[in-house]
Amino acid sequence: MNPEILLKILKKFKNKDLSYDKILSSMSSIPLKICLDVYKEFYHTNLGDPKLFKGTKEIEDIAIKIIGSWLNNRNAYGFIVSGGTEANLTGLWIARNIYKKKKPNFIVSELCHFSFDKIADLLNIEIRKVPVNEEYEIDIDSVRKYIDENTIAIVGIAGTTEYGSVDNIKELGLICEENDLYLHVDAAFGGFVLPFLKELGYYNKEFDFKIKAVQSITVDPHKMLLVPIPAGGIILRNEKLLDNITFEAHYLLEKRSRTLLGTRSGASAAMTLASILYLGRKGLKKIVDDCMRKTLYLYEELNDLGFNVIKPKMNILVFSHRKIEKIYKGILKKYAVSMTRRNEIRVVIMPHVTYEMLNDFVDYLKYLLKNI
Ligand code: 0PR
Repeated sequence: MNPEILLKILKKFKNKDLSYDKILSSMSSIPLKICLDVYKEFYHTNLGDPKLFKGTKEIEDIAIKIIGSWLNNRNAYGFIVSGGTEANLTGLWIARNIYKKKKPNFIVSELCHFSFDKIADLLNIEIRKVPVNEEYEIDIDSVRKYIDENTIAIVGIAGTTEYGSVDNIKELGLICEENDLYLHVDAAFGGFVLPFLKELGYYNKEFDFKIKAVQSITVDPHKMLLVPIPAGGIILRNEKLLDNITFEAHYLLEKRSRTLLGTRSGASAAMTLASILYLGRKGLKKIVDDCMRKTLYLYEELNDLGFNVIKPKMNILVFSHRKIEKIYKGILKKYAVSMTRRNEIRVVIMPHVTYEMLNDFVDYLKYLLKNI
């Protein structure tokens, strides 16, 4: 088919998609333009066979080293994977194979991302969901009660999908040390946000490898690092952990495989390093600051309108109202927002969200409040 015609056809479908100026529900955003150039250079590379693409493999190693150092671990090892789901799966896969229990279970907050339900199903591990406290953090006393002789791991969440709350990972670390458990941290959302919120003074809790018990951390470059999808990251305390998920790959030049995916994108690794180098810590900090300022701005505006708004810890705002169902339906006619499991409206303020969008959103809410 003629390339022009086929592009026309594809664009016709694409026109049905929402554009980001209508999206207030996504943890992804418009990726950095530099990534397009990088993709062109690397679109053929396959890190499933790293001996063929040695240079690209070095790029992945450098990206992981830098991310590891941002998470306070100079010995970090890991991979750029397909997303938070694969990264979380990898962490628990390692844990399951270390402990070799007949009927293993792991403990996580009830606010965990649904990827953990899939992981429990795939790995055949029981998932034990623990209630949260009034700050939406895992209830530490309950965690102790849920541990038994078959528990292999605790998962701490650094930035819950719905509320942006951060579990008390330090306490979870102590519990893991006392009970010889694996500690995995799901910082898919918080990984590229919390270190900067901390430097900016919005937040002061530890969540990374500074905590001795933490063995692995999920971070998602395809969220705040503005890398095109798919780009997740699994960052491990050390390379040795991978011995637990190493498989022979007879016919590859590299004779072993240590990731869930076989064939996997080298471009994702290259774009991740590109994003890190292009923005630098300074650039990323500015982006995070910007998102947080906008979040606090919207927080004030919504309070003024009489909504019941949860004080944001990160760039997620959750609010409720006695006519929430009607308001939600109304909003959806103009903007994509989502609902929490507790029937509150949830807005994520990512870099594509401008003050113009927020002001229009507020005006629209005023209109809805009057007309509902
Ligand atoms: N862990 C946490 C804390 C997450 O928030 C997410 C995804 C994952 C793990 C899983 O990551 P992947 O989706 O990369 O496998 N959180 C978002 C969510 O489910 C992803 C998202 C992004 C959803 C953009 C919608 C959207 O438009 O809400």
